[in-house]
Amino acid sequence: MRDAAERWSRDEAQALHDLPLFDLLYRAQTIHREHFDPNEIQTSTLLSIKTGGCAEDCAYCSQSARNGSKLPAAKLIEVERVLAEARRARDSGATRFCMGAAWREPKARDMPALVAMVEGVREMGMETCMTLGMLDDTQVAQLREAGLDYYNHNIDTSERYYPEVITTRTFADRLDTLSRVREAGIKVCSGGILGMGETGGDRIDMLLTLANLPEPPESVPINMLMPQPDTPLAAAEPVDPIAFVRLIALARILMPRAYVRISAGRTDMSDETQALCFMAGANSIFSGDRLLTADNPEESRDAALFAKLGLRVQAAPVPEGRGAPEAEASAEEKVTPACCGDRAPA
Ligand code: SAM
Ligand code: DTB
Ligand code: SF4
Repeated sequence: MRDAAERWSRDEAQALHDLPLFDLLYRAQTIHREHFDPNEIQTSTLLSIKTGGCAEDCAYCSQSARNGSKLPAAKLIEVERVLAEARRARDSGATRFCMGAAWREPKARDMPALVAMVEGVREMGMETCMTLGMLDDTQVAQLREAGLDYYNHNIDTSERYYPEVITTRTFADRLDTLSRVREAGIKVCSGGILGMGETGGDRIDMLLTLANLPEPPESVPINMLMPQPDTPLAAAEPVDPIAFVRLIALARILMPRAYVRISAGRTDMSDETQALCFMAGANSIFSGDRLLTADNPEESRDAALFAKLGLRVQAAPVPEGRGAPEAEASAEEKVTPACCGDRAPA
């Protein structure tokens, strides 16, 4: 048994990564079964609460104003609209609602609306997640006070490759926000993207940075680059599916207790690739046919895949300090979600 305070070395991680595939999958699946029900999947739904016009220059992103992207810049959407979307997501089975904004960082004047969004979504009995860019101590404290469960802030790639992808902020800035979030007691969601021209070593180093944090993230999204028109990475080469599966398995072994999410890029993944990812220890996805600006598989495709594999969608935990989900929903609104609960394999 490995001591939680021990750091993983590059040699150890590389050796695991390079195992024959079935040995690697066996190791990852064994560890997965020690910490999770292998037939259960956590799902989150994403909503873009502020789209486009971002000041950062992330080379992969359709929302950067510096990428020559044609996506128009919108304002932060109203709280009521966010809550209506959240209610819809809850009624179709979502247990975690993630709100994403195309910002370098939020402004002080945005905080009251963000706080109201977190409070409103929690009242519906869902977990909350936000991804808003960099945060200062005051903002972290306000979100914590509102009851925010998770903060998503990806390191995206290795420290070495980071400046090839983003120049308007540093890898250290990213770690700085992650440590503020952790110190405040908000759960950390942090991962990255494969397919931006990085080496295999960069991918392993990215996971090592996360696994060797003083406390590893509770949630690790692994995105497959979705090349966006007009961005510098529009013509990036696709990632080999088996290389993707190896990274998922390595994430599971290095971070045994984390939810490992197959995030962006599932529209281009076969059922077989996704099944291998779940076998390698992935146990979370985004559900709903939209991510932030890009497509995600239709819910019916995911439901069919889960049924084929005999996977169940995890039920929502009751948020700390709250009773039952909001009482105000009408009887008609409280439909049993089609994709939740026990489902026998087809
Ligand atoms: N602006 C905030 C930030 O950068 O932290 C939050 C939103 S940002 C879109 C969230 C994450 O989405 C990025 O860190 C990146 O990992 C992922 N992402 C963005 N565009 C992507 C793409 N085209 N393909 C795959 N992942 C992408
Ligand atoms: C994460 O790692 N992936 C999500 C979420 N965190 C915010 C975002 C994926 C974005 C994909 C491209 C788009 O929708 O614009
Ligand atoms: Fe802005 Fe986030 Fe896109 Fe970077 S990834 S350009 S910070 S929205």
